[in-house]
Order: sequence, then structure tokens, then C-alpha cells
Amino acid sequence: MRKRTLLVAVVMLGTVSQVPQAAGATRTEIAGASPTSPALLLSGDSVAYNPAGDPPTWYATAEAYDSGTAASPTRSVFGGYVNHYDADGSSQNGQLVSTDGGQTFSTSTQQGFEASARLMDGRVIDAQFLGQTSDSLQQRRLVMRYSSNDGATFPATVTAPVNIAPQRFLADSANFYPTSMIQVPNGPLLMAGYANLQTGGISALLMQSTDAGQSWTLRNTIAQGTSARTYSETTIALNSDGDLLAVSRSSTYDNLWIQRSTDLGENWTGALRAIPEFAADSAGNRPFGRINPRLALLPNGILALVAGRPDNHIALSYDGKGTSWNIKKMFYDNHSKNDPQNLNEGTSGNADFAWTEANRAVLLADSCHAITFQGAHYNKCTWHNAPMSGGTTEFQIKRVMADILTADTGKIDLAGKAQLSGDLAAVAGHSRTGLRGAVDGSTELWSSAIKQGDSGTFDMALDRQYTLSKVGLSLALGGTQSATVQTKLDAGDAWQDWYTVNNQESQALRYASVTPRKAQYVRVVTGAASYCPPGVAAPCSMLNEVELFANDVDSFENDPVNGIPRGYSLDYTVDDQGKGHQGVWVTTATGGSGSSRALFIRDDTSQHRPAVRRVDSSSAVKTVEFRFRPQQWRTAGPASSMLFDLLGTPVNGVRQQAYHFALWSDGTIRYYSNGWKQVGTGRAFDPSTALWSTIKVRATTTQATVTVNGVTIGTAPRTDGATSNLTGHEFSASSTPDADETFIVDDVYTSNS
Ligand SMILES: [Ca+2]
Ligand SMILES: [Ca+2]
Ligand SMILES: [Ca+2]
Repeated sequence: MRKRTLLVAVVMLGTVSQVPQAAGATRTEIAGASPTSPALLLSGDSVAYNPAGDPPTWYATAEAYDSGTAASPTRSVFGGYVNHYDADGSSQNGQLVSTDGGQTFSTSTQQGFEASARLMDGRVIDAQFLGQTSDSLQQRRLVMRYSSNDGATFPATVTAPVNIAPQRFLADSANFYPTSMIQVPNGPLLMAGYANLQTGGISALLMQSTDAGQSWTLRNTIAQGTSARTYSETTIALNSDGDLLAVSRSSTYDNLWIQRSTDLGENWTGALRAIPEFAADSAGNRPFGRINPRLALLPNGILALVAGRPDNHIALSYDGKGTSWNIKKMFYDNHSKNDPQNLNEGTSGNADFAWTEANRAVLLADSCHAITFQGAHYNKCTWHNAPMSGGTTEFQIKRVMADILTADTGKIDLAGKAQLSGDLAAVAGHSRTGLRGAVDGSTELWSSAIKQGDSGTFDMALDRQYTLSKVGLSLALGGTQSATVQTKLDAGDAWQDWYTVNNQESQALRYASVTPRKAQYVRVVTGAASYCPPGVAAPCSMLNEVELFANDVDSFENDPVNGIPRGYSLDYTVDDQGKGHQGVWVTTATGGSGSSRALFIRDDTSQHRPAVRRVDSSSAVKTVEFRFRPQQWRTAGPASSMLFDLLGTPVNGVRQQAYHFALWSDGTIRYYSNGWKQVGTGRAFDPSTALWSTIKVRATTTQATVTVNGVTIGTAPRTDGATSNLTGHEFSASSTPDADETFIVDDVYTSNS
């Protein structure tokens, strides 16, 4: 009965979020996520791989490694899947590779891999499950593969002894299952895995290597099995404080189990414990997956955990510590609609993920588990003919993009907007090192700017003046390092200290909100690191990654791709045919804006006018400046234009258009005051769809002055005839009944002066 009740609830929820039928066009306003809090936003799922002939394809893996050069950085995602039926032998994993940040995947002739790490020498190591042999009840030999091209191929192998003494395998036939590996900078190579032991049965083990994986000994037992509960698949990661976390699957499916260590696993802090946020609710529903946990610390310092069964979930610890989990969401479901909590239907829940940018990750999951039951093969999506919630009964690998965002918008795309100089440089043999390694969005060790033989300086000349309000620094990895951030407004000014951090330990970016200061030039004075990576002459200094945030320019760089920019709200129309229209979103197709995100406004329907707005503080003076590129003007019907408003003080709760402007397809700027009238005379901007223009409006309560590309065009009176304060701005397409126009907006500057 409980399950039946749940089903009804699910169906009702679906109905509410769907569109009303034949009820006439309705418009609602949808707010983006808060700009001042961290956020997790998920895309819909799409197919990463759908093999012809529907062979078994399940157990998604995802690893990613930086590649390319500092000047032209890339990061390949190596997806993988198992292509035999579970519990019926084994096979080499198939591989899927993405070179576009997880958007799309193609098959490769290489094999998928799961437990891998970037070594201190820059190679990538992968621990193989297949091919292992037994030396004794305490030692297995596992094949370690080595890649010198960032995980693309692994031509070199070593057969490495893996010795679990004082533990003992249950039998010579007991395997060691490697599930997770990390290289601790200035520390051991660590590998988590599990095995069936003489004591306690299946248990999770932490192995260590000090010779780059050529031999392994037991560092500590992570979770010793008991007659009540055993522990298998285990993930390890360093958290934002450098503590080692280990999360394990248990045989009882009751929760995921976590261990924490402040000495890289030699000792555990307290007992093995269940994760409170993931406990089943009072109705017995499992709010988070129970198998195959995966951990990773993103460059922006947020710790993510993925696990599954039933379905596939992601949780985030915003402070990167993993002591509390702030948010958890299901990212892909394909369960029996008749029995949503049934673990034996649909997706296997073996999911994985890899970060693709400092604030983004790709998540992979399988659609259907391929299993062996009483000697026969089954697809868990079809074996009971249950309707599946995810709408497919084929074996597929699905992908979802996750925007994993720190607090605050206003992130500056330093890779696109800063000219770099200074004496931090490249290290021979590591192609991602160099000045640009500090702004590549990656916190991999060898994706850094490095000074050998001294402390250093790293200078950024920004594209404009910003009111800087926040800085993120990742300094030396594997040690401590101090740094001072200095700024100046004009090139000829003297540097002034803005922010200093002493002896910072870095695992990822650490952010500080600093007293806002207007600047165009920023210098990071990097101190001597307490540890220099192999091949780097001591004393050394490192800028692994730097981020800057402004509180007066929003370039949409810390916003969800294809989502609503944070701090804005937009109009959403459901048309007479029941179809929803949004028409405004954050895009990575920035049309040459010089940064990685911009605001996209596309009108492709006669039943909606895309509009997006932001409400700011009330002020008698407001300046709004933005960069604008028409991507497509409407060529037939009424003239095409992008509309731009300054909002007045609401009257009886109704938003007021204090100033109503149009950027016309003929290159004029017009204002509305009892009809459209031109600002100034002649063409204000070049309307070519290949060009960007910078539009600036400075308004008082009674008059606005319009400037284009630094040239004042003219003034406009208020549209509403009122004299109230100004409260925000809005961008929109020109018309509800007309369509066929597309605009890109970026770098929105606002000020109350
Ligand atoms: Ca970097
Ligand atoms: Ca941008
Ligand atoms: Ca329209």
C-alpha cells in the first residue's frame, strides 16, 4: 500500500510540472538560483552511448585528465562501461571519450578504466582488475598500466605485488578489486579497493605505494567486514583541508559508510559511520544511492559524491570538507514505475563523474542493469515487463551535466580577459605549466604557473576596470605557501596590497571575500613553497590557480549553462498547444565575447517574448553597461530590435519601465515616449551580426544618457513620466507575435552612480 501511495504522489507531481491542456497561453516568471549561495543545477539526461544491437552496456566509469598545452588547454573525459552480464565472467571495459567537456562521447579502441590517478611525474596510472594473479594468501599481483599522454593510451605495464599483510585473503581465488586511486602531492600513491578476507569477509582496504605503483602494501583497513555487514566498493579523496575521506558501500544497503583521516589513512578519526544525510526516511525510501560511491573535489573547492541504486544521485559538500552534505539530487532515474524503491529493476546505479571545468562536471550512469539470474541473462529494464520511469529499456550510457557553483556571480574569465606577465613560468616536460596554467580552470598539479629558484610574481592586466570583491587562490600543492594580492587602477599607479594569506595549504581554490576595490591591474606575489614537485628547483613558488570576482560586472561565468543566470528572473510562456517557451539562457556559444559564458536571447516563437531582468538596490542614479551582439535580426515583418529597460520603483507591486530602449536593426537606438523616438541622430552602432558593441546608459530619475563604444549618442526622457528611483534592468526580444531574432549579451556592469 505504501508503494501504491508513493506512485500516486509521483504521478501528481509530474502532472503539476506539466503544462495545462488547451488553457490558453500563460506566462509565469521564473527566478534563477540565488547569486549569494552555492548551487547545484543539473541538465536533463542525454544519451552518451547507445550501442547497435543492444548488447549489455552498464556500470559507467568516468575519469578525466588535463592535456594539450598551457596556451591551448584541453581536458579529455574517459568514460567507460562493462559489456558482459553481471555475475557471468568478466571482460575488458569499453571506452567512451569526450573531447568537448562531456557534451558528447565517441567510442574508442582503448579500454575503459576506473581506478586511475595522475602521478607526481606527470604520467597517469591505471590499476587493472583483470589479469591479476595470486602469490600467496597475502599477496596478489595486479597489472598497473602507465600513460605518458594524459590517459589516451597506456602502452607500459608493470605487474605489481599488492600485499595486504597483516590481512589475509579468504582463498587463493579471492580477487583484489581496485576501485579508486589518488596521488597525494608530496605523499604516497593511495589505492582503495576491496577483497574477501579470512577475517570478516568482504572488506575495504587502503593500499599505499611509494614507488609510483610498482608495489603496494596495506596502509590501513578502511572498513573490516563483520557477520552483520561487509564493505566493498570504496572511493577516496582529499577534502578541502587535506583530510583523507573514504566512502564505502555496505552489504546491507542501509547507507554509505565514511571514514576520515588527518594523516592520510594511517589512523581513522573515530569509528566507521553511516552518513546521516543519506539515511532512509521514515517511510523506508532511500534518499541517496547505496552502491559504488565516487568522490571528487572540484577545483572550486566543492566536494561532490555520486552513488546509485535505486537510481543515480549526486550530493555536494559546499565547504569541501565532507562533514556535512548540503544538497543531494537524483540526476538520472530509470526505475520500475510500479515499484520505485525496488533495487532489482532498471538502472544498476553504478554511476560516475568527472569535473570538466572549475565549476562543472559530467555525470554518467547506465540505463539498465545486465544481470545473470539462475543461469540466465536478463535486462533489468525488461525482465518483469515493468514500465520504466526513464522511458528506455535499452542498454545505454546516459550523461547529465552538473553546474556546481560556489557563492557569488561576478567571476571574471581570466583566461579570456587577462593579459598575463610575470616571472612564474613553465617547467620543461610539463606542457600545461606556464603563466596560463594559473587561469586554466584546473587544479591539477602540473596545470600551474611555477617559479624555480625563487619566489615569484604573477601579473594580470584586465580588459577593464572592475570593483574586485573576492579572490580565489590555489597555491603550492603538497605544501604550504604564502601570497599577497596587490592591485592598481592605472598602469602607472603603485601596487597596493589587497589580500594576504599566510602558509595556505591548497587542495583546490580557497576563496576570500575582500573589501571591494576598483582595479584593472592585479599582481599575485607568490612566496616560497614548503615543497617543490619533482624536477622543480627549490626554492620554488607556485600559482596553481587564481580566480577573481567583481561585484559590479556580471559576465555569467559562475552561472548554470543553459540555465537562468543567478540573480535574474525570466518570463516563461506556455502556449496554446501546451508547449513551454523560455528563450533566454546562459550559453557557452558566446559568439566571440572573449569569455566562456554569455546571456543568450532567442525569439523563435509567435507566442512568447523572451525577457530577463534583474532587480538591484533602489537608487536615484543608475548606470548599466553591457556588451551586445546581434546574432540574428528578423528580416521580414516588423523591424527587429533588442529591448532594454531600466526599471523604476514598482507601483502597487507592478514593475515600471522607467526607461524603455530599443537597439534597432538599422543601428539606431530608440526610446519610447508616446511612440518610438531616436536617441541622438544617425546610426548609434554597427548592426553587423559579426560585431560586438558596448552600450551604456546612465540615468537619473528624469533623464538618461546613452553612450555607445565610449561615444555619447544622446539623451532620453523617462518612458513612464514618473520620477521614482531606479531598481533594475531588463533585456528582451522585441515582440510576442513576431520571432526570428537572436541576441547575445555579456559583461553587464551596474552601478548606483
Ligand atoms: Ca591551474
Ligand atoms: Ca561572459
Ligand atoms: Ca516572439
